[in-house]
Amino acid sequence: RRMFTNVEMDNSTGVAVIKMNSPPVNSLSLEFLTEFAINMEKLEMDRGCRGVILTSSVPRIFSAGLDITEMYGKTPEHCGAFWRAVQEMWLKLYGSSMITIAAINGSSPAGGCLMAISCDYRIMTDYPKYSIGLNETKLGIVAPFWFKDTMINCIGNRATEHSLQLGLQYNPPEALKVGLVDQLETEDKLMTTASSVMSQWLAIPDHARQITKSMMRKPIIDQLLRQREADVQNFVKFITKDSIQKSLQMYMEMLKQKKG
Ligand code: CO8
Repeated sequence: RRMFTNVEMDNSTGVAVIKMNSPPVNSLSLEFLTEFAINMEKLEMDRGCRGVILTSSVPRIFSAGLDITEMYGKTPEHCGAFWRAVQEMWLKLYGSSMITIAAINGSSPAGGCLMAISCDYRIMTDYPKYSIGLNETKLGIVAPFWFKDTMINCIGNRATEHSLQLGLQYNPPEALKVGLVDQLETEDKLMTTASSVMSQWLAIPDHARQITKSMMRKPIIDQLLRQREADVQNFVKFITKDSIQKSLQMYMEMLKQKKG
């Protein structure tokens, strides 16, 4: 069976590193998301694991976001199963009681950005060509309320409104300025900086930090849990529309042409 992520647990520090490893772009397929959620669940159950650093082993790319081919030309049943896996990934990551740090070593559009902003802290490689943001409107699709609320909790209401309507992608200095990332670092020092930030967070008693984290995040999580199936149905109804399928097709063609 193919592995999409690589998990390395350091028992001396209680910190796991999850490296996304699904070339060419770490797109989040149904299988990728399922494996990711299982990994998070295992780490959550492991009492020795207190923190997770999320990064990529694909050069220049953190994650290209949701795998567009999972939403194009698929049956409503498939789209529904896919969306449940997207929800599960977010519930596990945003709701994690562990310390989560994103070491963003490449571009991180849409679902990739969601993963990053679901962590507790973000450090991004200061390379001008990398970008991060929720660009859904550019594909003619709409980020659901829990993507929006995750972003609001990170950068505030006004910046989110601006960012989401225009589908903005920020380069590292812009991302730092708007608060989408907390810190920039050179490529070679990214992981050591992530580890030293992790040490600062590990110095706080877990129970106090966990209750505080939950207090901040529980309202949005509960909102999705209350209407999880309706959120799936909304997605399926939206994504299977002819006009939306057409937008996705055009976007995929644009991605391919840009290469040639
Ligand atoms: N899904 C599937 N395939 C992808 C994706 C993706 N998200 N991104 C790239 N690919 C494919 C490309 O088509 C290309 O395929 P091929 O080799 O067959 O032509 C291959 O991966 C490599 O891509 P690039 O040549 O573009 O690689 P670059 O290194 O030049 O660029 C980028 C990498 C920056 C990641 C670029 O590929 C990119 O911008 N990708 C699109 C990212 C994007 O817009 N993702 C949005 C996905 S939607 C989402 O995550 C949230 C949806 C919320 C749901 C809304 C409810 C309705």
